[in-house]
Amino acid sequence: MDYFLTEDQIALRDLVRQIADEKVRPVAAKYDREGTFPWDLVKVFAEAGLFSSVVPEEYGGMGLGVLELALITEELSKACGGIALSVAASALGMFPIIISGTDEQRKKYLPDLAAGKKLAAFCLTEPSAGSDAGSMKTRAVKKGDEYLLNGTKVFITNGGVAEVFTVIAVSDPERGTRGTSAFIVEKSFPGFKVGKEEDKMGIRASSTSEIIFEDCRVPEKNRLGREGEGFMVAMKTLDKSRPGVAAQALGIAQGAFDLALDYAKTRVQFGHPIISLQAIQFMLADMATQIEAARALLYQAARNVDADCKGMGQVSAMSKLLASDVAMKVTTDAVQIFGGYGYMRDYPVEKYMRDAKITQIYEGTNQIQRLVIARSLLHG
Ligand code: COS
Repeated sequence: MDYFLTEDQIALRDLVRQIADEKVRPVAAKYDREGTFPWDLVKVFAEAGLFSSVVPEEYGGMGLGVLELALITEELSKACGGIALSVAASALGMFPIIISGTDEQRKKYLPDLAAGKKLAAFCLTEPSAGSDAGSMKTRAVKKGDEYLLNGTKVFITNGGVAEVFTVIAVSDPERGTRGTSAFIVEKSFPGFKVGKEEDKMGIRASSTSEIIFEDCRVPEKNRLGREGEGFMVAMKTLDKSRPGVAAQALGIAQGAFDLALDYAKTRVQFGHPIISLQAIQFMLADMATQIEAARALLYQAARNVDADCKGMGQVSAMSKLLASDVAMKVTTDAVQIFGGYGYMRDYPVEKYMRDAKITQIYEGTNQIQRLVIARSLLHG
């Protein structure tokens, strides 16, 4: 399908496709097996400018949008959904600074993040505040010209490797979500600790960690926006970042589909390649259709987010919901087409199925996406 991308967007997509094929694909299985973070590839991505796409030009970025970030994430995820996340999760960590940062905050933090010299991470989730993000407990208490942060954030993507963290904490417990504030926290701040590194089913090349604040001292000038705006900053961030999860899911689905199609053309049973069987043809036809539907919605949602259209939170949630459900279905069917071989780690396709699952869960479970969409329908 023609998605009417501009020449620049096609050039960016093709560049990332080449990097994914030449640099990521050959090492995807190794990083998955070892569960280690791909620092060597972060260097490659940084040299290609991939961390800078959504950063405004005046702060060292390419000044592009969510659509270009989606193209980057989709191409990298075709080769490895876990490795792709180093770029997408850093963008997630940067969004609060791009959305709500002052000129001074942006000047201080964005150039190094755009250059990939440092990685960012976004800290919202807590042990007892997952889908119900508003029930977070991490406290931010003002003392002079600093805040003291205390609490624990969990499942933080890039947690063990980032140096700049955007953190949402409770500054006024009496005011519910209106009593939360957002902060930029550096790894070097006193009282900041990286806790347990998670051992995951999929996206094993990405770092997922606990982040602990023990009287962590954060200068007042590192607060993002006004006191009380933290939850709103988080929600606006998720509106921008959810198409990135959709792009990751789409890339994973496309990667698994490409493998299944090739396999179906070469695997001979009953005297013919299995693609000659209608049972396999119909599966492939459904997979291809679902992938194009997910891509069409994602690109249009990303364009809506970039244009700051009314209702963009709703289409952003829709793109994540559809693409991640498609990724789970397509990767499961890809394993089915490979049969017994698909279940074995010697073949690459089972990894896509493991990597797909998280896209239905993080940056809001698909049940939360439905809630966001339904509330938008209810309230017009
Ligand atoms: N943009 C701006 N403001 C928003 C917003 C958005 N997209 N969505 C909500 N808000 C505002 C609301 O307008 C409301 O403001 P007021 O108090 O001024 O009226 C405030 O935020 C609270 O919103 P709401 O009442 O909808 O909050 P709830 O506690 O009911 O929860 C959900 C909202 C469930 C949508 C939220 O908790 C959520 O997104 N949960 C999932 C979290 C998630 O995705 N976690 C993944 C980890 S981060 S990688």
